[in-house]
Amino acid sequence: MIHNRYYAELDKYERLVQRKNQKSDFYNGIFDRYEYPVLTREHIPPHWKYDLDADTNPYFMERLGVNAVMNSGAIELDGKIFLVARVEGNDRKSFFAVAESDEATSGFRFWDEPAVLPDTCPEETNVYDMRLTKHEDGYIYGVFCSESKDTTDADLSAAVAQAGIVRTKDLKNWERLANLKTLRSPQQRNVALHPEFVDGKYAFYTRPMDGFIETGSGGGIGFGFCSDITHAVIDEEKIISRRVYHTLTEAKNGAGAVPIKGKKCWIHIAHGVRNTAAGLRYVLYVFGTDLKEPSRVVAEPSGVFLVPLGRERVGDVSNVVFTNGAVARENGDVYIYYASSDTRMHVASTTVDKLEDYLFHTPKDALRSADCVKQRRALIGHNLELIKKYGTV
Ligand code: M1P
Repeated sequence: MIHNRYYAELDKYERLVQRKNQKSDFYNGIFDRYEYPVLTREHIPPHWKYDLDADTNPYFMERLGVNAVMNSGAIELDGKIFLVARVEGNDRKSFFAVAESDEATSGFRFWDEPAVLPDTCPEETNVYDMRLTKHEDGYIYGVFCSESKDTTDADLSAAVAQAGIVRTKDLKNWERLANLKTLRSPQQRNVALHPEFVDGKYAFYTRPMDGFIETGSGGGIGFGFCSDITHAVIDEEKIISRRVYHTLTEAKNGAGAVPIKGKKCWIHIAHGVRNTAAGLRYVLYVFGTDLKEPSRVVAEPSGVFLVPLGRERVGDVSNVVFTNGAVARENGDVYIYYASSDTRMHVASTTVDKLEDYLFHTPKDALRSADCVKQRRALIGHNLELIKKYGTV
């Protein structure tokens, strides 16, 4: 018999999943934020956590709890939005699960069961952060971090990060391909597959790293080609967006969402990391690359795009926002799915036109205080003229 308490938990869950979201009063003219997260650990269906059987679970305890729902790949298929979320169990291991909604900002509901990827890497301990690419070859690719213990290092925490690759046509049946090999970089995280062939080849954005945590000599976001996606090997990675001293990318610079094809450029919503006395701070920033030559940066607005605010600032890894999925709709609307503090998922909305205006009309980083204040005084000076001429009301 099913334990009575199940129905109360189910009712709470249903009310949460059916709750409508609304724009918050945040304003910057660039994107809108929303009142509620779109996925949290409370969005996990009760039957994933509890043994419902009153005989074997008389206290109706969670048997397999979920700690967090974060870093989700995103895709639109037949007008619906699908998020492939990173679900982290109470045991610290992550797995992927598909949540679906008819709307972009609320109503996300996990499918009945988590996704099952072919278990082809016995040494793999953890998988996370899948980026979904609707490729012009007809497949949907998922590129994710495949983490294994580094058995060559005596340090218990030593690990190796590689890019795992799967492909599917329906998000249900997944084919696992060989992990990406980058011949000149020992470790990789935050790898994304470009949606189109470039010079007849598959093209990847990479993030070379010397170690599991530190990027070391890895200079930023790389770009490389491979001919055979089933055994993807990248010989050379060209760094297209560098880490830069005293900017938001000083410590790490990695791809975020798979780039969006705009009217003027490929729009990249990436993440930058800097070190602080309180630990690493992760923020989102945006850059644009040439439509025909996606490794050539054509727009680099200065500074942060989206930062953790308010309750987003606190979680398992505080002061973090991270994206690995965005959806651009046919009508030009863009939804950016981002996690806060490695704990929950949010959405921000904007449009391709707004992003391109932001990309091409935000000043570039002047890199020095003296020059940055000149930029700001030019803006203020122009505005004071306008205010003098037209008044404040
Ligand atoms: O904890 C913040 C993020 O740290 C890693 O990102 P990066 O490789 O850029 O440091 C990832 O583990 C990511 O999942 C996590 O959100």
